[in-house]
Amino acid sequence: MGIFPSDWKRFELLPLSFMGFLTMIRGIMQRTAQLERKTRETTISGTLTLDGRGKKDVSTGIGFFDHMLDHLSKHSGISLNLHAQGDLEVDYHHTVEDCGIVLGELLLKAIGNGAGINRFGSASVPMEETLAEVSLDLCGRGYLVFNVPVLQPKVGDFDSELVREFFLAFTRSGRFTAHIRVTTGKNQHHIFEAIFKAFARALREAVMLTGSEEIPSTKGVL
Ligand SMILES: [Mn+2]
Repeated sequence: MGIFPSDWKRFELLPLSFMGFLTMIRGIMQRTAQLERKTRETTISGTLTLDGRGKKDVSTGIGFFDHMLDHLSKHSGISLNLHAQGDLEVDYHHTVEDCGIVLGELLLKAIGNGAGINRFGSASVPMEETLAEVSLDLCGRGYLVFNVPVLQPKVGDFDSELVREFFLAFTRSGRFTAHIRVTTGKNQHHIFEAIFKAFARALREAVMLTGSEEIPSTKGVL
């Protein structure tokens, strides 16, 4: 028996830097945002949490859109609570677009100043005959490149053109760049589902904490 206690090895855990400690605390703390948005066209309430659990409670009144948002939450690990009541008697445009706006604002709020995030994310996701590729940059500027075939005007009762409208609203209000493309695909449901899954995987990577406390930009601001 020497001068050190037999469980000396435990003390190896101690030399944790102060910054490392802050990063650990930040990882434990929830990065979350809550929002209510009401216009003459829609009433939307949402909570978004970047906790890696992907728990969801989504109801927009549009079946196919709910299905897509379920994929977004599940495969990004982002917990999402989103309830929308929109003027669906007009069409689905306002509700889909406004959900995009709300999601963007929630994401922006949850990320905060972006310190410690990975910032970039990309994913390639197949779904049978379809291959979707998404690259993201959470850079503070909204920009969308959308190269996705629309082979059918509708999926169920959902207008296919609204998928682009959704991502346009999302990127603008969330102030991030998204390149979304489908290189091969035949089935419209597969095409949209694959891009939502790829988007989710790319987003998971982009919001991930790297362990750094720095804002990932040479400008020092996102
Ligand atoms: Mn499906």
